[in-house]
Amino acid sequence: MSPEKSMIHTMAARLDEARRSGMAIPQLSDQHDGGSALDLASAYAVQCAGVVLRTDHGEQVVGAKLGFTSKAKAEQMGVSDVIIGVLTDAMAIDDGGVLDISQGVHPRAEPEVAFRLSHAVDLSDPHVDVLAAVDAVAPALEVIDSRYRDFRFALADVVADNTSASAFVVGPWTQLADAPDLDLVDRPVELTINGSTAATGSTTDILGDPWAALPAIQRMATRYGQQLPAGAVILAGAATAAVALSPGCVVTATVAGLGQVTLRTEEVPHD
Ligand code: OOG
Ligand code: MG
Repeated sequence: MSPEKSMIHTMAARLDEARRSGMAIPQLSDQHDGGSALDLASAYAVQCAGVVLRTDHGEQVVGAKLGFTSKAKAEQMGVSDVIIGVLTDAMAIDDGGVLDISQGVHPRAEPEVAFRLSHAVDLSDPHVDVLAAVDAVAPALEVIDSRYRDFRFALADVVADNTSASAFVVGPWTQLADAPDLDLVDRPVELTINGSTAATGSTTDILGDPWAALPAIQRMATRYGQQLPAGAVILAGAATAAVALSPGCVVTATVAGLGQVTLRTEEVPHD
């Protein structure tokens, strides 16, 4: 293995260990070899190596997510670029299901819009159009959980950390066959915790129009060699800033016209 490859693998392994142990680590860019900042291409290589660690353990890639598509989120985290991450089956929680919060570092929830792809998309085909593969839209909750101390990071750090992806819940799907030309602009979005409003926003906060997430995903997934398998879930990005979770929360995200999705948090004792 070249020194650079072994460094990338080491970083991916440290992040994976932090994820599995729930113990935060210092930002990678603070202590990258030689003191130079981690560049974006290397950060995506770390993310990819981290996904391989998970698929080597039997997880399957089931989708992709965008991050920092909302100004509120980008400002909350002090970053400016859109980023892409990978969703695996181990991150999926059923609507109304339970997130075991004792597994996390410092999980937060954010309301999102999800798209589903009816078939696998071959990104090596120059004529392919991810948008044309979408067959359904749903309200969604994403649980993000930075593996870095204090939930603080530079852009390359969060990319290496698979864009803080931790878990996701998808609500009822609206089939596009039943709702062709579904307009997703200007729909109020609300996140509640135990019945109280925790954050509000609008779908317009997601790149101006959540549909814009599809060309963005296509561009980023092509650039960074990510897969979009049949049935893939695409998370378009948060419509509000993320809200910290504690045990005993009932969390809902509602997107007007699309419906509601629910997640419960519990602290499950482990030996
Ligand atoms: C990075 C993930 C951002 C979104 O929807 O903007 C993200 C983070 O804030 O930790 O998922
Ligand atoms: Mg998100």
